[in-house]
Amino acid sequence: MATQHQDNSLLQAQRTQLKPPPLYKVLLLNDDFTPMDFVIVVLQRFFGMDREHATRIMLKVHTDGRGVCGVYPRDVAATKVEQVTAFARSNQHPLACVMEEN
Ligand code: NFA
Repeated sequence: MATQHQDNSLLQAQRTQLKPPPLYKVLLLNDDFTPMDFVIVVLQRFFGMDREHATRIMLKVHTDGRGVCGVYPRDVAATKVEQVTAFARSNQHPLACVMEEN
């Protein structure tokens, strides 16, 4: 039960359920054209993975059709999607990177 105050109001933080901000998964989607080595570079450069981890995630995307690269607050996730997409297009690859609410 929230505390009653002198003026009979409730503190905002007690009236309102303060929820943590939603997190978003950033995913890569498989395609038939992007080279495996390019996907590994993307995972290293934009998601801070070492080469072994990047190789495992790339193979998961290749096999399953999609895979999670990381989980971030909304703006960070959106920036990753933009940066990966720009990097892929600037190298003439169709690699798709998307975000989904967790
Ligand atoms: N399927 C791609 C290939 O065989 C590799 C790939 C993996 C592409 C992960 C996109 C994402 N060259």
